[in-house]
Amino acid sequence: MKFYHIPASCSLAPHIILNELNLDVTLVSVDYRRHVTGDGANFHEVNPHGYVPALELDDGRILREGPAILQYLADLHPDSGLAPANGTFKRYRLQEWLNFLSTEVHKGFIPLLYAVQAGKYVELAKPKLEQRYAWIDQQLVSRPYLMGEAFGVADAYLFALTGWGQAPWLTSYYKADIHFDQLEHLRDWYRRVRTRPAVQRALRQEGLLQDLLR
Ligand SMILES: N[C@@H](CCC(=O)N[C@@H](CS)C(=O)NCC(=O)O)C(=O)O
Repeated sequence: MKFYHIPASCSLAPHIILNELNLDVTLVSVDYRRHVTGDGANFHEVNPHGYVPALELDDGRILREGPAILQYLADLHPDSGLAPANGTFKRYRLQEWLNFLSTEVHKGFIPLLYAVQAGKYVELAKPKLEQRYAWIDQQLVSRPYLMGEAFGVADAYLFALTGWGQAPWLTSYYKADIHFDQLEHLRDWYRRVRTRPAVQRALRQEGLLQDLLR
């Protein structure tokens, strides 16, 4: 398999899951601005939309969209517990999380990441994202991970996105002007996830480990 990614982007989530599963994969880094891969190919031929993540299977098929890739990888090894079994109610709960993270959190960050271009829209977008994170913090009061007792693909997704915000305990990858300092359950969850060997390996592979020990 080949995995196309941009360091510190949302593709960190499936990257973590690839590591959790110890899958044999070739990592291909994509130049964010030029849409050219590390091996010189035009990334638009892999994904006409131009965005990561993309997973190329050994038979040449290409799977796009983070939530689909996360579930595909988890289902390669159902015993990993990274996603509940298909057809169960818990699987719909996972899809609820993935959709929430994708539409409310991931895309909620965009105006903050492009604040200059977004202008006054940031004033509308930022409180919504803050509210989403406050809610996530409350979900983590009674359980160590988003889906319950075990780490799973939704945690990997939230971990990748949270690195775009700011807090003293956070390994921040970008400088979105949103601060999570007061969210103590999010903080404890973040520390738990960050210490996982698969997460550390992904951070190291993406060149993001410098301040891991804070
Ligand atoms: N709907 C896509 C969105 C992925 C996405 O936003 N990827 C960003 C990085 S987080 C990207 O590659 N941006 C580069 C571009 O759009 O050219 C998914 O969920 O996988």
